[in-house]
Amino acid sequence: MDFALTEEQREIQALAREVADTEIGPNASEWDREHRFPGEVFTKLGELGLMGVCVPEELGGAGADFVSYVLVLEELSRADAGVGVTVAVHTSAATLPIVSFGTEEQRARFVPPLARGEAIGAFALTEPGSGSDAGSLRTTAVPDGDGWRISGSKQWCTNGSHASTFLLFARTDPATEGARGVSAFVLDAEHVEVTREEEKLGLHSSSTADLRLDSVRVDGDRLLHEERNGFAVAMATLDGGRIGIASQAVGIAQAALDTARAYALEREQFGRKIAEFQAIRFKLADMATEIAAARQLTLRAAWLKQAGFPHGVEGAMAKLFASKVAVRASQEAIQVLGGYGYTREFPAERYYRDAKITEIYEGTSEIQRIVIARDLLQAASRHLEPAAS
Ligand code: COS
Repeated sequence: MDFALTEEQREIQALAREVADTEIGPNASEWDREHRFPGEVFTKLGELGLMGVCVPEELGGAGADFVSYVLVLEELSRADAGVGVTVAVHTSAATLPIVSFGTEEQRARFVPPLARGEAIGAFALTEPGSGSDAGSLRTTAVPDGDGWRISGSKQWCTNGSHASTFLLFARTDPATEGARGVSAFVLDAEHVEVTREEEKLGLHSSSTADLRLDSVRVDGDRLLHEERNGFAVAMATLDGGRIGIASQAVGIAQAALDTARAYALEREQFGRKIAEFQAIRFKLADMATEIAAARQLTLRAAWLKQAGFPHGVEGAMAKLFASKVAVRASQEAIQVLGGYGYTREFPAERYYRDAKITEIYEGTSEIQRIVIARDLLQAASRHLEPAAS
């Protein structure tokens, strides 16, 4: 067992930390207040190789591993969780599925601009009537000559208003209910109409949009993977994506701890720094312990994915736990800061608003428990023994 990061992983982490501390963190409160999507940041991240960290070099990426990628997501999310989710969805939910399931032609055509940050990717699965029950989606793709006509609505699409490439799921077999009749498509911005930009509790520097497709004609080469096997593409994509969201949650929690720690070392009451009070010390100790545990679960899931082992359950565990830690740590940070924590003068309230979504998107905490429990209760559950042993 080796808990040490490789030299390459440390270098990429340091690069992400530097850009997070200099170009993202100092602006995060303003972007949050102004609900501004900082497009220039993604161009810069692209130039640094951080929009395609774990994409092979021959496809325009940095060619690093999945562990490096989640380390980057933690650093970006520590500075601004909206930037974190933009990069997470762009990479895990749009670029990597094309790398994994695309034909040579699709990979060569769509991946390099995404990996270089010249294009932003989005993932369009959820619909107004289909959230946790993803297999019930109603967007349809009807054969039309050698292509398809796609009609339907998508909801809560991260990056929706800024993306050039969409991984979109539609039912190609109307006779088959549920997951089996679904196929995956790679679409361009011109194929989708953005009908609404969502107003959210947090993540104000990220875009969340509703989309409509009204009998949009696409060529046959837009089908990703096999017809009627799109649900497996979606689930495999989310297996990896959830590790990224776990990392985002760890970044938010770390930011909350950093803020609480700095305040506790400054603020004086009853003639002493509040960091000298046991009530505050215990809070900081619990936050640090939970964050360390969440980070280890996340890195282990990332390592399993990189090594080619099953990682769906481990990713679900990481997301379930890390998202809870992020919510708890950001609540505790507000408590440590007291009245100041409830104001916009300090970032603790932003962490609290940003943290909550990590318990919801890319599968709610209840869905993560379903994934974990289903596996646990199978006769041959791997989880009776440590995975990958
Ligand atoms: N990887 C690959 N294939 C998978 C898979 C995975 N992790 N999980 C399921 N599949 C396959 C199954 O093998 C099955 O294929 P067959 O019919 O060929 O056997 C098919 O997908 C359907 O699987 P299942 O019966 O488990 O589907 P359910 O409808 O019961 O859904 C859950 C399972 C609830 C886990 C799924 O709908 C889910 O993850 N929902 C949450 C969606 C989500 O996270 N949305 C957020 C979007 S991002 S904001």
